Amino acid sequence: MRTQVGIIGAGPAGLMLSHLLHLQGIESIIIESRSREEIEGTIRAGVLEQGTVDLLNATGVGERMMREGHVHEGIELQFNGNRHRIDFAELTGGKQIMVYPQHEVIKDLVAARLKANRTIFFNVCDVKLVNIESTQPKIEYTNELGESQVIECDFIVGCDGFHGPSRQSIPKSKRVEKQQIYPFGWLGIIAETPQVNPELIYAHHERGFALLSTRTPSIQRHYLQVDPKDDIANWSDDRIWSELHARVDMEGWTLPQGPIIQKNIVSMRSFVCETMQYGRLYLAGDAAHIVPPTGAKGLNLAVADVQVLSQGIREFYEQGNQNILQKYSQTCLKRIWRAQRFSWWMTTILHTNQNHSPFEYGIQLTELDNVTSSRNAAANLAENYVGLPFELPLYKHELSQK
Ligand code: RFL
Ligand code: PHB
Repeated sequence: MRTQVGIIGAGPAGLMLSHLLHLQGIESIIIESRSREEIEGTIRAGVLEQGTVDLLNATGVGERMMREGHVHEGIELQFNGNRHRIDFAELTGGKQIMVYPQHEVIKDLVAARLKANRTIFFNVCDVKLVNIESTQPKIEYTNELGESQVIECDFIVGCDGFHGPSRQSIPKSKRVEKQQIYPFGWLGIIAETPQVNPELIYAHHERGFALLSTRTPSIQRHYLQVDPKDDIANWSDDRIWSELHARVDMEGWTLPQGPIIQKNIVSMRSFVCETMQYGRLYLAGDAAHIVPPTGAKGLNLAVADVQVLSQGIREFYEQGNQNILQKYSQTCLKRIWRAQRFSWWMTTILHTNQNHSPFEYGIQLTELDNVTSSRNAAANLAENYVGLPFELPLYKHELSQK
């Protein structure tokens, strides 16, 4: 098989890239190791930045999001038994966020791709990247029938998440990787309860952090800080609810409770691979960087990466130059490090830990007091949470779908 761009991974990065390329008349093939049902059913992110929402709308895949998603104009920070609202719209000149689940974005992008009669090969394995230093790289893999396949292309884009093979194909000596692993994990639940609050609540508590989020008026998404090595089998539904009550209930307010329909534990890390390009291989999304979920940035960063990359690839085919492509890592890393700082900061001020000294605990509370009492500090949080503007303006073909 031959195509212009071979994409590994059908997560938000890979699907959005193929969509943007398609709008610019550039061919791509996506290969994905899981099934369509699995990628469309995996519960992950919930918060979309203003720029992500704008891009989905501008490129014709935002219709269901606008109908079924929920616009939030702020968040609540809870500490010392009180809630404090951070008003994004007021602090950022009208910017907002959208709560719309990642797997719904995935469904919308898969539907757009299939409607355009473009290919996604699911259930592939044994993926190998070959000749990435040449101008004709290849992807070798085994398809779902067990047959060996080869995709010859001009570019390979590794959108295969943190554990995929793309990043590992860059020689170790050429990779600069920086990371921090946190002693915190998140136990996430999906529960059938009425909506808790019109906006998300980030709660600091001496027993640990809790986050109250939402999916629909009758389905809620909540998280509890736990030991990342803990086993979900240790957490009965009763234990989860009693821990959530202990961390978020306030005088005169009790968290609504209901059946838990899904629960799991994820660990947290910050990671940046500063080499986002090697030869004709480009990395995008979680393949190149991971943020702890406290800042709600991972999916949004993935979309921002491919927004830059799609324009670099267009410039290559239309104008025969690589000006944007040559600066791809540099352009993306500026935003990535800003998101890393914000996610690290949100994580550090909100999670508690028995190893914290009373001094560190005092500083956390003072950070929270500062951000809820100083307009400048609140504006900084708001500006980062709603997301920084894209580095490059949208190209006219991207806008033509409006
Ligand atoms: P993904 O989504 O991991 O997709 C990678 C895809 O590649 C496939 N793959 C392969 N395919 C072919 N061959 C191979 N050898 C392959 N190996 C892997 C995988 O099956 C998969 O389909 O990466 P991508 O596209 O870069 O997207 C990143 C986002 O998924 C991630 O950053 C977010 O989920 C992070 N995140 C959040 N981000 C936000 O912007 N807002 C949020 O509110 C938010 N909340 C969260 C989150 C992540 C969480 N977890 C589970 C860590 C909340 C949580 C709890
Ligand atoms: C979610 O709704 O899944 C969610 C919300 C905010 C975060 C992370 C996840 O910071």
